[in-house]
Amino acid sequence: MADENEPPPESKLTRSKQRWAREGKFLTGKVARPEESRLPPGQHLTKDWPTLDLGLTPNISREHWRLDVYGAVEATLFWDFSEFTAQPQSRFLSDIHCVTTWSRYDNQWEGLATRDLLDACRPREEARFVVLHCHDGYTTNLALEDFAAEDALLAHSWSGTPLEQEHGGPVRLVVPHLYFWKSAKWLQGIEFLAEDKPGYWEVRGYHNRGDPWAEQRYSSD
Ligand SMILES: Nc1nc2c(c(=O)[nH]1)N[C@H]1C(S)=C(S)[C@@H](COP(=O)(O)O)O[C@H]1N2
Ligand SMILES: [Mo]
Repeated sequence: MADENEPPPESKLTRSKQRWAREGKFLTGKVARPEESRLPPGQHLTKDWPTLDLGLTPNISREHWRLDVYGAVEATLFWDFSEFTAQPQSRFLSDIHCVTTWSRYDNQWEGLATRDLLDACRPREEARFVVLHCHDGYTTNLALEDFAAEDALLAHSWSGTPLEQEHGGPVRLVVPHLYFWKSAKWLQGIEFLAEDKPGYWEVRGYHNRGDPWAEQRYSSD
């Protein structure tokens, strides 16, 4: 007879849960915030959605768009839009915080969670940083942990409609827990690196990480 105190044999789900616990899956790293402190310091709320970029608006159709994932990964990827949308789909609701002091609440995004992308490309042991490459020549860098945040995704839709060209369509990155300059529009390539490589704004005086709650706006902050 089975000993009542003996734990049942580990199911596959239990093992997955243990792995997620080790990796901190589903942990937001965020402390629940009361409504009055939902706005990071120095930010003001806006209802509309400003457009900010280098002034070029690359015109790439879904048909011509490709995503190139390369560098320190076990599996390099080169997806067209239909291969991209054949991946697991996630819907996340999140707030935008732009370094120019506007914030916008409750943006509904749909696309591929960065965690699911990581499952597909499998970063090598040495990979610790990610650089996003965009069709307008823009780049931005992230630590792998920031890229892998549980609410970060490669978004193709906003509020249930295809992401507009001016906001980075066909596909942009969204990393809600950092200032919005990290959320690369018109995404073209994702490069995994062992060493950090500051991007467009990061070499022009912006903070390397950009945490709005710590007001990491400029490299002097
Ligand atoms: N490719 C690309 N992505 C970019 C930028 C850019 O100039 N080019 N600007 C960044 C900045 S500074 C901000 S605040 C947000 C603005 O996104 P939005 O125009 O959708 O509001 O995009 C970020 N991603
Ligand atoms: Mo910005």
